[in-house]
Amino acid sequence: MTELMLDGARLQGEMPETEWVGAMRETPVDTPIDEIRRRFAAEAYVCVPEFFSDRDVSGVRRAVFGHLATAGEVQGDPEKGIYTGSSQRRQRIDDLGQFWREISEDWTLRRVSHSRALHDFCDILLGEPSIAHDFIFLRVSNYGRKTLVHNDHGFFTRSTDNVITAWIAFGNIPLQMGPLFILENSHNHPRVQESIRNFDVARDTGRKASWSETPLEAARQLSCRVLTRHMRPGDLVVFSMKILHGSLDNVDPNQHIRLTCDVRYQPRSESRDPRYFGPDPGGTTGQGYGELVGAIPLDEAWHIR
Ligand SMILES: O=C(O)CCC(=O)C(=O)O
Repeated sequence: MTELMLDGARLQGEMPETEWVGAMRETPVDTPIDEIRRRFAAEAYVCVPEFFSDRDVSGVRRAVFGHLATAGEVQGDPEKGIYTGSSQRRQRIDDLGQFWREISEDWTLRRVSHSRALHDFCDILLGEPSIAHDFIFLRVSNYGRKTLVHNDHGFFTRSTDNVITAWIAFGNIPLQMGPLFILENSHNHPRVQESIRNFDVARDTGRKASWSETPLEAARQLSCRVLTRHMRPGDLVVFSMKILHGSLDNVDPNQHIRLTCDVRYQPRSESRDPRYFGPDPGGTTGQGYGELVGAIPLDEAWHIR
């Protein structure tokens, strides 16, 4: 047992081993700016508890789960986000990509993902005025879902290397519901550095960004602990393009859906990848919001990139 309450948690079906799992370090929002920058430079992530308010989070939950209720995927009070165990999305929604686009562009979500507060925080990390990508990755992870080990370099660095990911928890995410993990110091590992060299997910279609190793296998091979935490509503984690990350499995027996969003920020002054900017961004593969796992009905398998 650790402070992380590992009981019942799973990493790609495996029970977390205390030796290889630790808690993310918290960086409270009132930490001095120099210290925030120092931690980000050294550790390639900062985790800021309760960066966003409960009111902001509730608004997003009501909006997103309200849409999923119309697709027969959420039962009872939508804000609770409880999966029905089936989906009517294909039967009830004509265009799944357009459905996901409308949800991803919802005002209650955008005023958080593109808030002044998050811009200001990313300005600190980037050391200059930032701009958010317009294309965002909203994720609804029901029972059994998980994100495999990967880093974001091959997705977002075509125009500039200077991109960071902001990950936001829209709800309570105990370990059993599959919160984000990062592999401690993995950004410095020669194998990780080698794996990103000349790799572009959309161009190198014969290769996947996702590693074939489970998180615990990767941890042992690289000697990097899996760092995670029981995420609370409004928690923010910002991390670099190189650091390996993924999620624990959602194995919540009560069918609570994990709701999160990840959005990229970069310096406003640097070149912008047109796939992720503009009123109708094409996304990584050019198919727009329809290419995201969020656009897949909750009773169907996710693709692997
Ligand atoms: O939220 C997750 O499950 C994974 C997030 C992720 O891969 C990312 O933000 O790049």
